[in-house]
Amino acid sequence: LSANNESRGALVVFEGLDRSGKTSQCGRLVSYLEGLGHSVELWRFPDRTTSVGQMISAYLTNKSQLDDHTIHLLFSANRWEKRSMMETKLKAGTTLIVDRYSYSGVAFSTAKGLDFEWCKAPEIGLIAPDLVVYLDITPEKAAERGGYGGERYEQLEFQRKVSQHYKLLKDSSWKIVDACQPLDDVEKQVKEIVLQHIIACQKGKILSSLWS
Ligand code: FDM
Repeated sequence: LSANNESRGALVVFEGLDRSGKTSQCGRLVSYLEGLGHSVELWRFPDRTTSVGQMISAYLTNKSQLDDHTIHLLFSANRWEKRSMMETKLKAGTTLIVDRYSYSGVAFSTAKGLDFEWCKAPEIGLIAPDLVVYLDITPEKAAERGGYGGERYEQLEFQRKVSQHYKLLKDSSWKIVDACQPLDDVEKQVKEIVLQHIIACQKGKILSSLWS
């Protein structure tokens, strides 16, 4: 597949519980796509490098306390501050592989008890992913994988709630991949699904907005 200036890149988002394998799969996928000669970048949310991202990072590492609504809006603002760059890159033909996006935003905040529609509202108008790869694993299996780290949210009971709330967000852009399989099998499935979507975007699939 050769890069074509006329065609746009694909917005591919990875979602799933902590320790579902998102970060390793994103890394493997990006290397694979680069090897095929695609223009591709790896992004992640929260993007802790911006000033908003630093506030989020302090919250996640328990160095600061914030009201649940406030941190929700900061996560959203962190996506908004990258929105125009995201659009520019996609239109210039670069595929973006993104580790977490608005679905994490809504699933984690609703798991704390915030209203579903209220949580979705600030995401309206962000770029809709062409594909959401959901790495499906039970919270118990995820916890067995070397356990959770020390950040806020990395607790079994909370991950159970997140898992239930993720399921409410599933739409036609989602592909569920069984993340309990060996890593190589997950990788193989992910590559196939993603390549199909990259081709669809090159052929002119329209870029749309959340949540439609
Ligand atoms: N998280 C992530 C949210 O609560 N809302 C969001 O919008 C995003 C993008 O932040 F526990 C949570 C999910 C996770 C934590 O994510 C940090 P990483 O992938 O471990 O950096």
